[in-house]
Amino acid sequence: MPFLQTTKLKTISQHINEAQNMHPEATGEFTSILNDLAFAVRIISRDVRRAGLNDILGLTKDTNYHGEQVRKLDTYANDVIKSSMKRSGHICIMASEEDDDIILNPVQNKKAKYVFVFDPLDGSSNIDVNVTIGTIFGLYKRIDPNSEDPGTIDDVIQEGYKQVAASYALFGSSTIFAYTTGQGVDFFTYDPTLGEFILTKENVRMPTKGKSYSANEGYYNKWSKEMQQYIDYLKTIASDKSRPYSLRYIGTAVADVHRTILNGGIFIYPSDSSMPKGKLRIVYEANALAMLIEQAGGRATDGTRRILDIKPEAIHQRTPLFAGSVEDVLECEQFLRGEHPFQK
Ligand code: AHM
Ligand code: MG
Repeated sequence: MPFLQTTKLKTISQHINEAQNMHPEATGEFTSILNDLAFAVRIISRDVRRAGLNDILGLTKDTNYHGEQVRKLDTYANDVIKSSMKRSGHICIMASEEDDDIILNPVQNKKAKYVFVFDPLDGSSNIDVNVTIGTIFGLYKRIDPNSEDPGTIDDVIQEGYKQVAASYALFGSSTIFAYTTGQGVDFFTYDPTLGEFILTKENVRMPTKGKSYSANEGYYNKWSKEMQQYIDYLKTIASDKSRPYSLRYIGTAVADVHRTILNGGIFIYPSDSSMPKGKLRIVYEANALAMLIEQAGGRATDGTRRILDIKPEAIHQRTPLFAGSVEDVLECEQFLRGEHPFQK
C-alpha cells in the first residue's frame, strides 16, 4: 500500500482544533459541531460503501415534500445526521430536504445558538446505480444568538452570506469531506484503515476559466432561447481552440460542483418551462455550494443575483443555479441578458 504523504499529515479533528486555538475567544461549540458532522459523515460513508450488502438500497413507501419518492438511504442518512447533530446541544434548529417542517432540537441547551441545514443524500437517483452521491450542509448562527427561546423558521431562512460554515461530503471513488468557515476551502480524504479524514488539499483555488459544462441537456427544448444560445456557443468550434467545451454531467449536484471546483468550468441547473424556479433548493443545497464555490475563488448566481444575497422565503424554496469559474459564469450571464454577440 502506498504511504500517506507525511509532510502535512493532519486529521480533520487536529485541523479543527488548530483553527479553534487561533481564536482565544472560541467556546468550543463550533468545534464540537464540526466534529459531530465529521462523525455523521463517517457513519454514512461506511454504510454507503456497503450498499447492496446491507438492506439500504431501494425505495421506501413515502414521498417527500417535493413529491419525490424517498429512498431508504435518504431516510437513513437523514436520521443519522439528525441524531448526530442533536447530540452536542449547541444546535437549536435544523432543516432538511427530507423533513417538511423545521426540526427543533429536543436536547438543545438554553443558549444553543447554531442553526443547521442539510440535504442528507444529494443525487438520490444515483443511489441504486453505484454512481457518486453526497451530502450538503450549511451552518448559521440564529438571528438573536442570545435568545433562549426555541428557534424559528426565520433562523432557517437567512441569506446564504450569513453562513458561518458550509460543507459537503462526497461518496465517490473515495470519500471526501470539503468545508469552509469563510477562510478558504479545505478537502479531507477518508482513510478507512485509520478511520480518519486526512487533510489532502488546503485552500483550494479553482481555475478562473474551464473547458467543460455540466447541465442536463436533455431538457434543452424546455430552456429559454438565451440558455440554448449559451450551450450552442459552448459546443461551437472556435478557431483559437477555446471551444468546444466538454460535457460532464453526473446528476448529483454536489459531485458536479466538486469536479467544477477542481477542474473549472460551469455547473448549470437553470429554470425551464416545467420548473420555472429551477430544481435545486436554496436553503440547504445552493447556499452551501455557493459559499464553497466563492471561497474557492468562483462565482455562483441565479443568472442575475448572487445566490448568497438572496433572502429565502420558505425552507424548500427553489432557485436556478449557475456556478463555477468566474469567467464562465460571467459569460453565461451575458448570454442570459441577451448581450453576447454570438449568433448561431
Ligand atoms: P436530490 O437532492 O433529491 O437528489 O435532487 C437534486 C439533484 C441534484 O443533485 C442534481 O443536480 C439534480 O437533482 C439532477 O436532476 P435531473 O435529474 O433533473 O438532472
Ligand atoms: Mg439534493
